[in-house]
Amino acid sequence: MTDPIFPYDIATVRADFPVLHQEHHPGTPLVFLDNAASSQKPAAVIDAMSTYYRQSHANVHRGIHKLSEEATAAYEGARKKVQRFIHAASPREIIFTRGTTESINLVAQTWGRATLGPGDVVLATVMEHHANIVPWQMLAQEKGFSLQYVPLLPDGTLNLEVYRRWLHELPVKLVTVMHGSNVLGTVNPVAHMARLAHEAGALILVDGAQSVPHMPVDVQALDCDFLAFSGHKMAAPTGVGVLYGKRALLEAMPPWMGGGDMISRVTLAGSTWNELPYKFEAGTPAIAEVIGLGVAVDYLSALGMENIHRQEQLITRYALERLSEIPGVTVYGQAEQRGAVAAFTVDGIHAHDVAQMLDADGIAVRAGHHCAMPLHDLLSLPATARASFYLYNTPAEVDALVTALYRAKQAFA
Ligand code: C6P
Repeated sequence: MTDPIFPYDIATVRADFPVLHQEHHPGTPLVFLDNAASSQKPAAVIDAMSTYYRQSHANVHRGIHKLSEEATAAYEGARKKVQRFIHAASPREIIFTRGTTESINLVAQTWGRATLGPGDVVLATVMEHHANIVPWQMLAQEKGFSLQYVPLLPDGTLNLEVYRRWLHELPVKLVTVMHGSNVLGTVNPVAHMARLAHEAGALILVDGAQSVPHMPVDVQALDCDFLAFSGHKMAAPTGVGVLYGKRALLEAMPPWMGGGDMISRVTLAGSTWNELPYKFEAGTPAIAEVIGLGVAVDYLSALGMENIHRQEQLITRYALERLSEIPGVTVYGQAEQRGAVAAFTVDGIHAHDVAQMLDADGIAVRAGHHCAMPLHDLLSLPATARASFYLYNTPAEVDALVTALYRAKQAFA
């Protein structure tokens, strides 16, 4: 890459991520390009979780003793960090879940179950991850509403004409759409889509799994009703994610899981619900993971989400350029606004073989349908290989990918 103007020093950032400094195989450094599946963690996050377990572990919201108070303060402190990170109006709008999948299921099982019925339409898109299709299919089967999918244009962007028309013609109650595609890279214009949805009297849920880790996301500017995302894709631990919801909606929604912490009063005859956000956080939560998420948010904020986004745009553009030079390699998705993923095929080599060959050269990519089977069906592809980038990837790693792909082609020639 010629004269890159990176917004921060990548070597300094890489030093923060212990896992990056190992040999994948003896003599072969690790090139980690599977970040859309899950990102690596900085030492600050790992250390914060370790320190919590060594010094402050106790259950939250329950004890009067010092350790429980410390744990509760750290847990609720993380909620405020997440609130500021996505510019929510109140920490009560931040519900901790296990991840994007659980956040979407929560909306389906509470708002959806209480609201949707025969004659209603939920609008998704054909590029959605299974996490934003299957929960709605399951509920549609039970409740009898219709699930429709906005089609794509050839460049891998949504057909917004059809979207606009369907919003006018169909009784749409909810639009549920990914912000960033984990396959095509397309960044959908969700603020625009939210405005159109609201004009048509529908709500909008944004799947932020592939956007919140990579770019500034402001829920008030987007005016989305719900936003779902996962900690593990944004330098935080697995097992924790977030559902943001507008307060009035969350207040009106019934709870989903019942148990400790989500109640106000329980008698043998019945129960009443706790206030937000606890109404949706039944049982002992993932305390250490939530604390880790708070530290990850600090880490990303210190680098600056604008800077991270710019850095990733530079790396992705470089990767797309270099991949397009390789004969027989096809990259999917040509949206102008795109995130840090490049899903591709190599003529004559199955995607799994591509991934295996790359692994032998120390390069970790994902191969398969990436939990987007309907999109792969549409593209008539059984599988793609996918390189996905994060804030610590370098041009040299893109070069290593390209060199390894040439080697794989030679091996299969
Ligand atoms: N995509 C990928 O390799 P969970 O598993 O709940 O943290 O996230 C689910 C999810 C939802 N929406 C989008 C857009 C996603 O990309 C993902 C996770 C990973 O592409 C694992 S399948």
